[in-house]
Amino acid sequence: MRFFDRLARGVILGGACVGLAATAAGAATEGRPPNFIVLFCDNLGYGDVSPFSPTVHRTPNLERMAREGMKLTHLYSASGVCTPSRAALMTGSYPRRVNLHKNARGGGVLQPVEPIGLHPAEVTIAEVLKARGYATGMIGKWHLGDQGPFLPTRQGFDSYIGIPYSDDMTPREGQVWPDLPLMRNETVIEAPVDRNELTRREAEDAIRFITAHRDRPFFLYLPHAMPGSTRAPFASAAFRGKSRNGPWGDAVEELDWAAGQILDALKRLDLDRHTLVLWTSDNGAPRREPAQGRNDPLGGWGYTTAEGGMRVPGIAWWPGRIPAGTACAELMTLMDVLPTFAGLAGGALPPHPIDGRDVWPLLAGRPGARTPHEAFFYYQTDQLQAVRSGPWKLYLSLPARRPAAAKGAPEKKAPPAKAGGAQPARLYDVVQDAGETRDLAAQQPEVVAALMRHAEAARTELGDVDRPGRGQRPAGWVSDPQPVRLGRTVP
Ligand SMILES: [Ca+2]
Repeated sequence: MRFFDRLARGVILGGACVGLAATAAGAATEGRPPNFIVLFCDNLGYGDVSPFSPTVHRTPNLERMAREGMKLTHLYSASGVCTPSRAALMTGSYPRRVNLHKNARGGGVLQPVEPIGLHPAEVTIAEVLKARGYATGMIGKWHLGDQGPFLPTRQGFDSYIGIPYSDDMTPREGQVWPDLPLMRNETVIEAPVDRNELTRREAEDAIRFITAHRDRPFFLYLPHAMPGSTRAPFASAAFRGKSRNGPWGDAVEELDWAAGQILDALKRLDLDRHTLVLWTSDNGAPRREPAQGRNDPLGGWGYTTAEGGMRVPGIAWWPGRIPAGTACAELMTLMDVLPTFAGLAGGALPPHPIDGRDVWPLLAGRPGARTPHEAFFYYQTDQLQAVRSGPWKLYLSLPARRPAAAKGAPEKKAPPAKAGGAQPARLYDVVQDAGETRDLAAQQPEVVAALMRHAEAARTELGDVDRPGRGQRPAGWVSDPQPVRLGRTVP
């Protein structure tokens, strides 16, 4: 397609992955497939950490990680909110494909005691790697269903310790939500868990897991609970009140510490050259009144389809294999993690269609490597709102937009179309204009038309507000969901 060749060339000029190709393929792992660690923050914005944007937050460990690895500057979550973002990461599929783009009442994320969750038939990264002989551990916030059939231990993780959903989902009037549970595998071991200690304990549990499995390939998924969705995020005593940006800054600085502890442990155990670590976030910073985290230079906020909602900071680290001190501006998504890890591990892809692609050529810094994605789709719950191809992002013309999908908030219906008109289409070059300030729709009608064709293809496959997609698979369902309470082992 000639038109997209031109788009692709535009990306090359705009800055492809910079750096030397990794050398000595295979030598670093001595015939053993690599370990994988995913450090996944909650609601931490692109502008919250110094490798990506000037900030008052002190993040020296992430600076070091970026110096030793590759910054991913066009890495996308498949959603602006938690549950769909995590569903996409775990399955390599758009949230609509696995039907976790909304909760049972149409809201943005799963809540405690939800009847739905990630379908047991879905194949997670953990299942792909477990089948290759990996030890698989998860530490942290799951948020893909709190009922027995949906837990990490039923989705390929040998061990799990963490909270089953967001740390702001505490008992409240009119709900049967239990005290915030800390689970070990399928049993609640503490409730309410002390949220101040979550990040510290996650780091310590991670180091225990890494140490225990140092002699075999392992996959550790560590979705931190912080900074999360509360008005005042939590941090342990060593960090509380120490940053220049209140509780948000304290939480971010402790997350930086946690990353440093884990990288240090890998070096101490002589595992650094055997381990690919991805550090990233599930979506952009959402809070604006008052503002907490930041997404600049990206426009907009978390919980939306703006760049600031869905483009996330990412650092890929694997000494000797991922070129140090480099950056990649090619489009990647969190859905690519599953096929990329599967490829490196020699694992089999799921038997059903997925949307992620193997981006190892980009991470390895291979000259001329380009994004495998001809288009990327921005959904807000059930609604396709925007599409990107090459440097271009088109906000579709819609009668009305689904509003920001705040977690834990009462669900709102989409507002009716405003009298006098639809939301007009807008087109941005998000390579040159990450703030989404210069609408070029009028000047680029052929680009608009091409992106609309991509959008139509996505609607057919994944669906939209007015139609199911032919490629959708069901979410999991239980008929009688129960609160996850202290001392209780889920059925
Ligand atoms: Ca989130």
